[in-house]
Amino acid sequence: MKLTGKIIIALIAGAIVGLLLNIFAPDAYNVLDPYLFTPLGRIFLNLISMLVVPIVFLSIILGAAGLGDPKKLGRIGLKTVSYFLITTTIAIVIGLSIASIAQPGKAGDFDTKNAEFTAEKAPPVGETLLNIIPKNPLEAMTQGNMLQIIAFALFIGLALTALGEKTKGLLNLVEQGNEVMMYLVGFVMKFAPYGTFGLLASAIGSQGLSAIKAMGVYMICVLAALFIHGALTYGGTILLLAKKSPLWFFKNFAPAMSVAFSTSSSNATLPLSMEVAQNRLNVPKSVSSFVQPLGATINMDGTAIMQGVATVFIAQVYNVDLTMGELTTVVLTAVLASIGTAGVPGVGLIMLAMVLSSVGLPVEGVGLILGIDRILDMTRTAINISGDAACAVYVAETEKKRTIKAQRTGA
Ligand code: DAS
Repeated sequence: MKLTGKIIIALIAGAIVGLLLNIFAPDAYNVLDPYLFTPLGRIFLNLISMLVVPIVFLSIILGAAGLGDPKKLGRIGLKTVSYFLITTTIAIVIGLSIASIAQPGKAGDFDTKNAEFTAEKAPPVGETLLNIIPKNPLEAMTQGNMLQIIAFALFIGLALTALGEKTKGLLNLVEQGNEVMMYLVGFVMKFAPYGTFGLLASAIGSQGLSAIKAMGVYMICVLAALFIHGALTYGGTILLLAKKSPLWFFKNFAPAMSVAFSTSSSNATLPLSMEVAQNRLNVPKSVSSFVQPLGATINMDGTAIMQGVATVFIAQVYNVDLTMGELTTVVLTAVLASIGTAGVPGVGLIMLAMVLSSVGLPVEGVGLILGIDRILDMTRTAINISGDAACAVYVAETEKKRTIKAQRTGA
């Protein structure tokens, strides 16, 4: 059976085992989780997280060197960032619209008195953009500062292009290093079914259905918005911009989406999502290794959707009517907030606190959605990485057309 099938069966089995233990044998869950479910999930998460920094660093060097001239890198960079900003804006507007229609904050009485949430501070966007150039590249790597690692790798890639034959040996070394990393991705993915089983059993076993019942309307709003965005925005990208079938895209990208779902981490899924994009979606390594690491860091449409729905939900619970100006502020803050934060579990809540503060809503309102967030984080992370891959397919197809046209005209 294919890996995708095994991972999806493991996901479902983990969810069922977790739910049954939560309902019928919570004591057994409390014994099993620390010795079985959590270790299985943690081993898998650590194995794939171990590969992220070397893969991003080596593949971006190759990507930048592979693109050849800085002009092409600039053109691809502009297409990529423009796509990210436009789709994130669409995402949060979908979230705001669905929540405004469905009114999740009016769907029950929510305990605002005991709601509490202390937000970690996310770095301001201006500081993040200023700090993209690393003072100490090795420190950036040890800290996993993805934007700084990407910037340093781009410089090295462009230098290798400029130096050409003089550094051919180093370029070969980088290519071999990347081959090793991609081999290790395949090796680690053999453990994926066990890891995803453990992650789901642990998450569902601790959550149970209680959170889902209390926050049913809110959950349905987020899931509906995620589905609409995935189908229309990404499906539309693949169909209209890349001239391919959306079903072809989602079917081939399913393995990466299922790992993103189980790990709730765009960063940890990055090695696999790049390997899948290159080997199944025909995205050249030079495009995939630039677009997807950048996207895992600054492009989080699924998270923007949660922020849109959560902001309206919390405004409704606290009986605050948001003006159009405030809703526009929410859109801008959510788009900018995603730039400064990495794709790791739960980062969406840190960004949500920034969005709520921008329109004067109580940050402790985040406490109302904490219970359901672990499960929704899984779904929005799968959408986050799908947006990165859809962008990579769009950029790859438009670059391919440009090359063919140039060859025809002899430019
Ligand atoms: N889990 C984050 C990610 O990895 C998304 C989020 O927290 O909203 O993309």
